[in-house]
Amino acid sequence: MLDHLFPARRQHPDRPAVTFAGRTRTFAELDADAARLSARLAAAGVTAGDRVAGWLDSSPDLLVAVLATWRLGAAWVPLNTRYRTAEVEHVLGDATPRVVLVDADPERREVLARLDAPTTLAPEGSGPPPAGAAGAGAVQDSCDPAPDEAALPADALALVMYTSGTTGRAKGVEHTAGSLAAGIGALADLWRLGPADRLSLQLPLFHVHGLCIGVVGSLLRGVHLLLHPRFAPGTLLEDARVHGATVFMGVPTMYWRLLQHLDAHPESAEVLRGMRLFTSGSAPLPAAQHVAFEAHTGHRILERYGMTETLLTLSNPLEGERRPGFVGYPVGTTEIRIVAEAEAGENPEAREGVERGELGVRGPSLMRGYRGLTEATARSWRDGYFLTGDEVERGPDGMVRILGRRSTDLIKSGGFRIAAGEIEAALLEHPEVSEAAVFGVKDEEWGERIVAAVVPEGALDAARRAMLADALPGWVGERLAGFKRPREVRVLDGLPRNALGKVQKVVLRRGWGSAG
Ligand code: MCA
Ligand code: AMP
Repeated sequence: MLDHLFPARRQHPDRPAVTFAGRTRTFAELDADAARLSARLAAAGVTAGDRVAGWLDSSPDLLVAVLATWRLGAAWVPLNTRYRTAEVEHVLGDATPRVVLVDADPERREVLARLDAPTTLAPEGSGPPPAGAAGAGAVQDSCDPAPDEAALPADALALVMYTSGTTGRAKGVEHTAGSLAAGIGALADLWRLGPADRLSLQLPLFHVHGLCIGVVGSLLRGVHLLLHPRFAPGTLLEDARVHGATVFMGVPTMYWRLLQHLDAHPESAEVLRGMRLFTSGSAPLPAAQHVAFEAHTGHRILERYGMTETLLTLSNPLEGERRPGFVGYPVGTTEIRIVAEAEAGENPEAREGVERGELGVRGPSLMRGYRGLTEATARSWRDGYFLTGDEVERGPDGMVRILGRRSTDLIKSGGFRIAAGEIEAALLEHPEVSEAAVFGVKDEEWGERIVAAVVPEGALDAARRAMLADALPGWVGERLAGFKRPREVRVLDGLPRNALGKVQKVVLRRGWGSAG
């Protein structure tokens, strides 16, 4: 598997692979650390075809853990570091990893212990696990030669990444070594990522954006990662000034915060002028941010589009026009199809040569399917194309624009994909809530902000209603990751429903701004 996903260890062994907290490791050193950890994983029983989960903050240890997993021909299952017990329980129950790797975080260790998770090893590739690591005693730290990596075919499972859908629990998206190498490789080539690049990587490493484009892209093409546990505008400025960063990848919320900083300190933008490339994705980048960023730095952000299930399928060109508000053209050999609504009159804005409808995608970067969900997987494809759920428009020049998601039941906030249904279920667990509707409203910083309309159980006076509205965000926060908390809750007498009884979130959303 490493031959598909980590060619840099042979092509550029002595070049810097990752700098973190002042220490730099070469590709050969990463490889050696991974070999050591893989020996420990093998001793814990991990073999080809298994899954290894990781609940780890961003650090080189996480890279080592992923590489050690792949070395054994097993698949990596990342856990969102913001998850709470119920979310972790679902992923572990579904992915059934042989081992969960966790860092020193005491809360995470406690959750895993409570869930009776399988053997838990600290990830430090080069050292023994710290005392107290649950289950670590069962595993011998080994100085033996690392097991030789399994020579696995490109269709071996490499990644199971959990993502929210319009219905049901989070689904495990399965990617093979081949889909990762082909999909990310094509994007890396389009952007000409290579050993001369230094990527300031401040994205979380449990999503495609950070883990696949950022980490896998770098392992494929020998890019030097300047890795950070979290995002801050000052970190990027320092990476540019001190470490010669050439590339930055961000979600629009990060660019929004960066622009706030540059507005307050316009002189600090100077160091960014020397960089080569700024990319944005995971959510729409408002055209005004493109303009403001260009005014500060002289760079036009390169926007691209992707999805956990498809990896990165559309991108503006590296050379040629990067058009604000558009996501460009198919990447590599990706093919797209725009599936128009069957009903006539659906497209009032139709213009000559403009196609509009749901984006369908096919190509080598597509997932192999949703884990254990044969029917849901089959339903996602039509005529050989994976249906993304995104409404798009393509003009006569072939440039694609994302118009938005078709369903109001999936929310994108700060780049995270959030299922309204999961939050509604948490609200309905509250004894004073009888109905709940959760959706996103426009927000400058977050793209979409989560809000909730609830109907109380029985009659409540005004004071009790206000108390309920105040209490519910915290109620959700106790059950789900903090970013899923509604930022505003309104208590209503009833929810608007259509003739079939389905809540009309579009109606609620329309009234949200005006009714205070
Ligand atoms: C944090 N908070 C959020 C979010 N993040 N609320 C809504 N949406 C969010 N995304 C809340 C916290 O719960 C907390 O609220 C408050 O904001 C401050 O938290 P803090 O931890 O300080 O925030 P932060 O660390 O500054 O996080 C903001 C962030 C982060 C850096 C923008 O959300 C982030 O890293 N987003 C990137 C997501 C990403 O990589 N997506 C890629 C998936 P409270 O205190 O009330 O709890 S999409 C993808 O992979 C596809 C393929 C693609 O196209 O790229
Ligand atoms: P996720 O699976 O979390 O990676 O989220 C994928 C979704 O993010 C897509 O289906 C789109 O709705 C959205 N998305 C990603 N990139 C863009 C973009 N550049 N513009 C608009 N939406 C985007």
